[in-house]
Amino acid sequence: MSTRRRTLLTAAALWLPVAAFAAPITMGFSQVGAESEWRTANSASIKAAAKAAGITLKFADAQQKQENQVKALRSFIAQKVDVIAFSPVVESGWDTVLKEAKAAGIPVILTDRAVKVADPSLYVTFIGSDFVEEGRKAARWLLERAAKTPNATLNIVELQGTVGSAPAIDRKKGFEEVIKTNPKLQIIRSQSGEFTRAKGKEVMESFLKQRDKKIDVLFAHNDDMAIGAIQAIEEAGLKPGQDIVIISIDGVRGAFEAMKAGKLNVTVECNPLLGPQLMQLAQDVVAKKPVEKRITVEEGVFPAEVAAKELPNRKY
Ligand code: GYE
Repeated sequence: MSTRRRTLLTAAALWLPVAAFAAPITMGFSQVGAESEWRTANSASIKAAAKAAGITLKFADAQQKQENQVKALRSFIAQKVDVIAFSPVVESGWDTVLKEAKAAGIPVILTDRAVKVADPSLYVTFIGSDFVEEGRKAARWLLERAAKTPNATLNIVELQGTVGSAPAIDRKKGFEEVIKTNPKLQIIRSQSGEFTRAKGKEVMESFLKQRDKKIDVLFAHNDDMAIGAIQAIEEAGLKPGQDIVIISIDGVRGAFEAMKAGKLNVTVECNPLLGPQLMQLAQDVVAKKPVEKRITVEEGVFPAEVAAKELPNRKY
């Protein structure tokens, strides 16, 4: 065999398996929006991890609207992506579009938030936090604190997340389940602040204006709403963290700063850095390897006392 021919054959032999293994995966990702610090960190994690894994990412921001997500999913199906991942803004109303993806043979991975569908085979796996447990953790912290003043009644106001979203439904559920065990703890008002600072502030202002009952505690379903509410509380001439005890969820940098300043009492961690695990899952799913149906994330609770020490370690 001529040297040239041998060289060509060797090159082909080397190239072929590489090409077969490295066929790049295209992922269509439909994100909820950019409503919170958590979401910003989550989007950044997904984009960086896709890049690192060599996955071509088609990223669509739904601006907190389900109709935009449905449109994005349909466009991913039309583009014949290898895998669809999305964080569903609300739990219900996904059956039709997920059936379309299934019919097109495109696997779907849920990240961050869950869906309620009649047929669980409409998605392959769901990676995200246990939101019910987060609500319980928030309430357990409050129960312990309440135990120090056993006779006092504590009036709680609640800022809920996006109406119909898994984290709003589940955090409320977990929180209520635990505070029920102490009749001195009462939720006197509860309304959605849509997971944003602006709305959190606005709703807290309206809570503060109703002067029939004293507010002792605020439970906010995320840090951003708590931070918005802190402003409203200060503008009303009260001291957040002292006059009103504030509990929230996520554990973003802004919350640690608020805790350091003594304005927030505790945050329950919800980790947004799902990108690397999601990309690994996508590769496994496309390669038809078996994956767990439900993958949860390990998370902690951070009271204000540890905020200054923990702040430099925070990654989001
Ligand atoms: O807690 C909130 C965000 O789905 C876990 O959405 C997420 C929630 C998060 O807007 O800040």
